[in-house]
Amino acid sequence: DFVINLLKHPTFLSNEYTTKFIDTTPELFNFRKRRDRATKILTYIADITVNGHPETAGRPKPPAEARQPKPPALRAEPAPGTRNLLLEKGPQAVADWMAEQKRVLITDTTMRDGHQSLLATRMRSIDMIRVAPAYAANLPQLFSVECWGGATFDVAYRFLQECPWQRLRDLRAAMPNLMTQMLLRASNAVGYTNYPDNVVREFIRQAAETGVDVFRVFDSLNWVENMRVAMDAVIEQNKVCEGTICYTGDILDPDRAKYDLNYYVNMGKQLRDAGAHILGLKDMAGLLKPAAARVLIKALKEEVGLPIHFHTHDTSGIAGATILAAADAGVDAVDAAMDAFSGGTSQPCLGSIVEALRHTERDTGLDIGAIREISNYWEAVRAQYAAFESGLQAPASEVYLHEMPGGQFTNLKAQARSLGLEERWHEVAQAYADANKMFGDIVKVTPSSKVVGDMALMMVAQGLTREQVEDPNVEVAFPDSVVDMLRGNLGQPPGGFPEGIVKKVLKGEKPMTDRPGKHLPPVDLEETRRKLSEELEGFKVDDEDLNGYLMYPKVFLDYMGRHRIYGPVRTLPTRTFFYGMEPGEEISVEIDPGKTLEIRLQAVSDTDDKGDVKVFFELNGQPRVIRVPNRM
Ligand code: BTN
Ligand code: 3PY
Ligand code: ZN
Repeated sequence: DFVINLLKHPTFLSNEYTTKFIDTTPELFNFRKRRDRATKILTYIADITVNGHPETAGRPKPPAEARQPKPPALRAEPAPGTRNLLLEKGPQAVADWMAEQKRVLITDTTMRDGHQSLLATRMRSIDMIRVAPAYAANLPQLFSVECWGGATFDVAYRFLQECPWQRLRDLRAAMPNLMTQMLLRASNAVGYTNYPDNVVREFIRQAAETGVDVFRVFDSLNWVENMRVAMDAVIEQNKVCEGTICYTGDILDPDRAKYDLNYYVNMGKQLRDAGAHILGLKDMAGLLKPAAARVLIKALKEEVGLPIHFHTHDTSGIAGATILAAADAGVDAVDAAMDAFSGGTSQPCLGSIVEALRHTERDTGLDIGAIREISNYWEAVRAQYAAFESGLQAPASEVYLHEMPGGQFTNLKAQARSLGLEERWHEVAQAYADANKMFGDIVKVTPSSKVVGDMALMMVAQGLTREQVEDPNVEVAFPDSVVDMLRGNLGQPPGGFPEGIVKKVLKGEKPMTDRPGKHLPPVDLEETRRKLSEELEGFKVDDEDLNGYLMYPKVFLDYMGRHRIYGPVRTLPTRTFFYGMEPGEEISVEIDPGKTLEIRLQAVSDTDDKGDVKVFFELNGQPRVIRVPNRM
């Protein structure tokens, strides 16, 4: 293959074959490229088999008899869906069509918020891509499939050793008739602090190009001023801009007057005027109660006039009732997770919402048989991720005290565990509520939720009360994220941050109250690409890689370093990825479309006197031995 590629290469054909050619096209001179990739994957399997995966060490294991997830059969060719409408008529036509529907439209969140909220965002692409064709063929009436953004971007590179862009590309291709949807943290993009405007714009351009159709854009302090750059960029890409309100407090509670009905209606109008095609209502903690939903949805419908897309979490156990109340009040679309990935800190149960609305005016039109088949697949997938289950056993009305987002809950619990505070979880919950009040009662959603969480953990760990933290005479070393937020780097909450705490945290330094992006100089994209390529020894940095690096420079470089050693491990079955193989076990790994490796693990040797273990494989019938250090 190498020789043929070389002979056909245009530079070779034009007789410019010099040593320079070797330097500028190293990929062609990688003689054993294919074999190398197989060797890399075998090295990964051998290492995990011998040493285990650090992320699953000491955690519950999937049951030995857990069945392999098997995607459902395709019932038909994919019928035209919302994506066809978007491609043919544009985003405004999608919004108009939405408003005309009698039925409640449904977004499936399983591939994004579902696993972010239940499994610490650890679901791997292969488990999504295998079922995506069944969504396209069997559920073409879905409004959209939320499958990208939020924490999934960072976790893909950081923990799953895979490229988030490739996930998006593959899902896009497998669901040509359905709109894909992402969660975008406005100026924070998919990160934890504001980026320069041109970085935000470039990220959105690339996300639209690689395959996002609906952008749910929110700001973690509900500051519309700080959402405009992102919203404008989505609109410029001719994609659906879902300008989003984050819901906190309780509009029916006179003691939470800061976030009353008027506040939300006003914000809805600002988002409409900023160009949103759809109004998102994001109840990230699941605080909107049924009676309040009736009032809020009705008012937003009447006074804003945009179609409304409602998102909530079932942490309290009452989200299903809120969805039905929202449906009564005229909501246009709602989010739900496939049954096996629903409930608790995730979205309410998709199949049950479909059943509850059947034979009513607002019947969703989705096929419950198709939903059950897809959910059965997800049930088998979830079993593979036992290591990442939170162990939350029951609904928790405590959410109305702490107001933690569903996507943060399990993560903060894990952080508490790592600090030895797991037994004191209810104190963490109380401290979270206290920290929120101390910051002036703010919206808590990534990244502001992380700031409140960091503060709460510190208060419990150090035994500090709110009074002590606020007392100018008590010395407190605040977490970096708190300093960053009070400096104004996440933007401004309604009414600003309380003066006292700002003064104490910043020790008199003056905070910025402008939009942070106004002061962040633009990044020179081509210069960054050039330097990155140099750092990666001539690796050709494409636009997706560049955007990954701009979001998370260190995470991206670490990912690239591991990619060099282990190759395309995203193609491994999930069980193999986290637990390696057993002697006698055989797997098929499709490393490229139509290029499959048949891998059999024959035996594992004892550890030799150098501390190494030999792992004996058969690769496509040929014996291969890989030696790895035993680090256990
Ligand atoms: C939130 O803070 O509101 C959402 C939390 C999402 C956390 C994900 S989980 C793994 C990754 N690592 C982090 O530190 N955060 C993200
Ligand atoms: C995220 O930004 O990741 C969220 O899920 C916020 O709810
Ligand atoms: Zn959510």
